[in-house]
Amino acid sequence: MSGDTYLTEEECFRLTDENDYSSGSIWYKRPIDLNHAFSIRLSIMAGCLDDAGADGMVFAFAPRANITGFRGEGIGYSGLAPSVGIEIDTWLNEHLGDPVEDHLSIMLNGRIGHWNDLVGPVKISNIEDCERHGFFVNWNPAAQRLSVEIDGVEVISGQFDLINKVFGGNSIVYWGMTAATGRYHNIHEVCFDRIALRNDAHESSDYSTLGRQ
Ligand SMILES: [Ca+2]
Ligand SMILES: [Ca+2]
Repeated sequence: MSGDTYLTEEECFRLTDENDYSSGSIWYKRPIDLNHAFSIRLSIMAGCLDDAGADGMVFAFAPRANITGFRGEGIGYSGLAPSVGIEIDTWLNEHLGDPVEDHLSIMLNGRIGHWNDLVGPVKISNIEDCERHGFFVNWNPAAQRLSVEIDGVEVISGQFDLINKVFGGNSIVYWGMTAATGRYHNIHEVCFDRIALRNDAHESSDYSTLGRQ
């Protein structure tokens, strides 16, 4: 845990409360190998304030755990490099190219201006609805394809050689979720539900519960 993060219940963490200029992150203690296929399955709650809620959350892969980037429009992700970030942005920052709507983007190396996106921004319906939403991050190394599902629907995907072009040939990375507030705020929470590791060669699945690893 980093920043303002604290445990709320088993496997669930609050990254920010409804306080201005807050930030936090939570990183899973064991790294994951990008040479293997996997599906990281989380539940997220991106706050209860729509018009006046900010700033959002970012799922990130990084070579180190327990770090949080810049708060406010940085969403706790800006400045983390090297990294891959999946941004869930709930606040319009015109100078970053944000659309008015809540949106997702796949970002690289902590650079949050949308002109640097690998893919995005993709507009989504309001996610600051006080509800938990399924948030799945899927990686297929054979196709070098990263995809994201919200509530069972694929919202964004990108193809890129993450191991070589982002992490300098290092396939072992940590993953976590960051969040931040600025002049406006929201509650941001994440629950670690499950990680599914897949053996491509045999098309079999090995499921194990995160908390019991
Ligand atoms: Ca924003
Ligand atoms: Ca919204």
